Amino acid sequence: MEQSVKKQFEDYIKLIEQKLDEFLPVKYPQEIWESMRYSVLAGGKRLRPMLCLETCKVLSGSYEQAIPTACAIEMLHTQSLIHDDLPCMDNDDYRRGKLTNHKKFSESTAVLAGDALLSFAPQIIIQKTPDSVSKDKVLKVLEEFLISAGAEKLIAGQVVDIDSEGKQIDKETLNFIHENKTGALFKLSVRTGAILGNADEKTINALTMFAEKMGLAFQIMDDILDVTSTLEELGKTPGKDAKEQKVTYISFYGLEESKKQVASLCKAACDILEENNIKSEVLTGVVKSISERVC
Ligand code: GRG
Repeated sequence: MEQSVKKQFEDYIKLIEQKLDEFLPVKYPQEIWESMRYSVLAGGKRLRPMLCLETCKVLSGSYEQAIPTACAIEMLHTQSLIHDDLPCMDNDDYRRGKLTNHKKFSESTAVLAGDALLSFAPQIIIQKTPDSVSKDKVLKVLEEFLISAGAEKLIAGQVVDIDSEGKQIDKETLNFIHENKTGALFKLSVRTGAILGNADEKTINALTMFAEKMGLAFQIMDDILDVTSTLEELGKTPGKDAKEQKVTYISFYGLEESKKQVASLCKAACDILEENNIKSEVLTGVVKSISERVC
């Protein structure tokens, strides 16, 4: 990655971490807030909030209006990870290079920390979005957020994923799982960034397609890394897909073809930006970071 893009990534990550820290106080009862903060502030690539901020900036010249939404999306993403790691779901001991929430605290605290993040995140959008953003827009952003978090998107993907364990599912079902589990939050990030950046319908649609390609590339790479990477590199347990008899892109296409698909989806994502005259080193940098991803 070019030095100038790397610097922009670092600046965004610093801002996102600072704002997440500021938006998530420790209140009474302390343990639940500590546990929410533990997972939210545990690092992570911060791709989704970065996409939201950069999309807003590219379209309107400023990202300030999108900071609360970007942080809320990262809280929602973290909630999905806390719950996904629970013994009743994917049952993992490590996440972001640290013990998972239920291992560090307790199972009941982890369930409640996820629930609490899910309801705290939209509060942040409502309370912290600057008054310069119209209430209509805040409402639109909230609608996008709540649809993505619920039974039409994230939870739909998770339910079909759990139901598919140990079964020979077809490609359509595999795509359904990942469009909803993974793709939905990438789409949410660019769509809300675009709404806050005053984009027209054509640009929102183009960015949605961009996120669709990027999200699929991200998931295929995730499947590849599950096979090729280590706990130290990944920050979570590798080899889980095979252990849980999950159908993945690798089991359908093999490793080499899957890598080709990542490259082709990343190119398609960048082409969409170019065709729509959306010029952003950061957006293309995120796509590049997915194709070169090691964690
Ligand atoms: C809403 C009750 C409820 C549960 C949600 C949807 C869901 C359960 C879990 C899905 C979580 C999951 C593991 C999705 C797959 C997407 C994925 C590979 C996420 C990891 O994203 P990274 O690599 O993580 O960007 P970091 O740690 O870098 O932020």
